[in-house]
Formats: sequence, C-alpha cells, structure tokens
Amino acid sequence: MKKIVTLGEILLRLSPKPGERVHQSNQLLMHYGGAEANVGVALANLGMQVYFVSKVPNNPLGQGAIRHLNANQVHTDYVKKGGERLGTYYMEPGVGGRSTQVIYDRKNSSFTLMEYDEVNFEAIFKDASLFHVSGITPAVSAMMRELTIHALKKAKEKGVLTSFDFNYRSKLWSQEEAGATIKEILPYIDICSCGELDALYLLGLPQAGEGMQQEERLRYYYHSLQSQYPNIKYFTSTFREVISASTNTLQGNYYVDGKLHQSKVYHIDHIVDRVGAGDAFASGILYGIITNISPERTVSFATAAAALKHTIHGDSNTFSAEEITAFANQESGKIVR
Ligand code: KDG
Repeated sequence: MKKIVTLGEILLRLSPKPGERVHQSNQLLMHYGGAEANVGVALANLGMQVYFVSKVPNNPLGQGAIRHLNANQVHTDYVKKGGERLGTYYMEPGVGGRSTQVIYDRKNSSFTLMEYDEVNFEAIFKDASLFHVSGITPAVSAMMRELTIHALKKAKEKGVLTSFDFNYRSKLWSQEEAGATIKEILPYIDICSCGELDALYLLGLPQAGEGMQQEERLRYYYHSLQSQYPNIKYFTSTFREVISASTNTLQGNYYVDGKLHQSKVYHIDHIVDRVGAGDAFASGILYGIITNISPERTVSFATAAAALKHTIHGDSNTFSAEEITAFANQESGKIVR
C-alpha cells in the first residue's frame, strides 16, 4: 500500500462542558485536533497507511500529540520534535442559538516556527500516492505558506495526487490574503474541497443566477472553477443547514467528469460534537478515490462518515470502513438520540 501524506499543525483542544464558557469553567476536556491531523487519523482508521508531517515540542504535550496519532495508527516518522509550544485552541460548544466559539492560542508554536529545510519532501513523497493539505496550514505563517506551495510542487513533480480543502478560518487570515494564496495553490491540485461561499468570497467567482436551485448553483461553480483550473479533476463540498446548535441536516456533493453526485440528506437530531465533520467527509472522499469506489458510493460513504462524526467527542473520526458502510446503507439517513 502506498503512503498518504498530510501536512499540518496538530493542536491541543481544550473545551468546557456544554453550557459553560471557557472563562467560567474549572474543568476543561482535552482532545487533539488540527484539520490535516484529523484527516490523517480518519484515513488511518479506514486502513490506509498515513504519514503526518509536522512539528511538536519535546514535552509532555507534544508527546501526547504523538501518542494520539500513533494510537490511531498514523506514522509519525516525519513529525519533528522541538520548538517551545504546542498550538492550542479553546472551543466553547454551541448551545441553544449560540454557535460554537473558537479561541486560538497558537502563536509561535513549534509548527508555526518550523524552518523550511527541516522537511525533505523529496524523501517524504517517495512511494506516496496522495498528499493532503488544507487552507489552515498556509494561514498560520509566511513560512508555512511557502512550505505548502513548495510541498505541492514537489508532490506534482513526483506524480503524487494532491488534495486541498479550503477550510477558510477567518480568525487566521483575511479573505483577501486567503484568496490570493489559494489562487497560487489551485494550479497544483487534483482534488479540491470548495464550498459555494469559498468560490464567491475567496476566489471572486461571479454569483450564480438568481433563482438557481442548490444543485444547479453547485454545477455552475464547479464548472466555472474547472474552466479556470483544468488540472482539478474532483470537486467536493458538504451542504450543511444548521437548524439549531444541536440539530442540522447534511448532504455531500461530489463533482467529477462534469457530473454532480449528491448523497442522501442526513438529519442529525442530536449533535455531540460537530468539529471535524468536514475532515471526516474529506477523508471519505479520499478513501473512495484511492480505493476506486464509484462516485455515487464515494459521496455516500463520505457523507455517512461526516454524519457519524457528529455523534462522537473530539475532532477526529475513528469509525472503520465497515461501520461507515453499514451506516451509509441504512435506509433513513437519520441520526437520532
Ligand atoms: O476542521 C476542524 C479543525 O478546524 C479543528 O480541528 C481545529 O485545525 C483546527 C483549526 O485550525 O481550526
């Protein structure tokens, strides 16, 4: 089996119990997160051989991050040790009408300050089949922006399939900065996860015609993007309608060979933790591409993975391929308490 490589920052996540705010809580739950680490963990749980590229401090927090990855069968040969601190984020779960709040404390983290020549992508991409990165990595520092583009160029040189998830985080950079960087990245991408708002506000695509239904709008955006970036073969996104902080509906979209494939709609009536659902979806799509599953089954599998993620605590999906398939094959598409 060929390697899958992901590049990103693994973060410590600290969250109070639902119904408490960070500043009033005397008890914080600990999980590890970070979009590319989450995708790596999910893919490893699907039986893939995953290598994570990152840097963590050589202290108990960094060691805990490595343990989390290893416990999920992610290889950490390319996780450097050094620097001063592990990036951290605080997450206040959404309750009632209040949405989830994220507070970053990741400045000067070991990963952010990692030096360009600490990673040898030439060696890392030997025997690799796929490289995944998201918009969070180039957002954390100028060096990481440079390193992300360098890694993608190297991956293409080596014939490695590349995947990019926009994952726009407004607390890390402005829409203008993100748009300019992502435009530099897209010419090196084969698989792209991009939502309607990303296309509009980051890439500045003209708005779809008024009155167009969701399906028609997506086709329009994906078609326009593909004419600008003919290298991109697969486009994906999830459509999430938030009904309340504890309920939403979810539908996966997958555009390949000029055809849009949509999953059934999942109604999630009791959300335990929605963080990382997009990463679970991305890993399901990547799994489908790597294992040559049909587009219909791939989008159904990926959306089932994303829906299941809502039922467990923490940022990463730990369901096996069998569990996700069994869930995707259930009739109703409904997750209830
Ligand atoms: O996609 C989930 C991520 O947003 C979460 O794990 C934290 O990586 C993270 C970030 O930078 O917000």
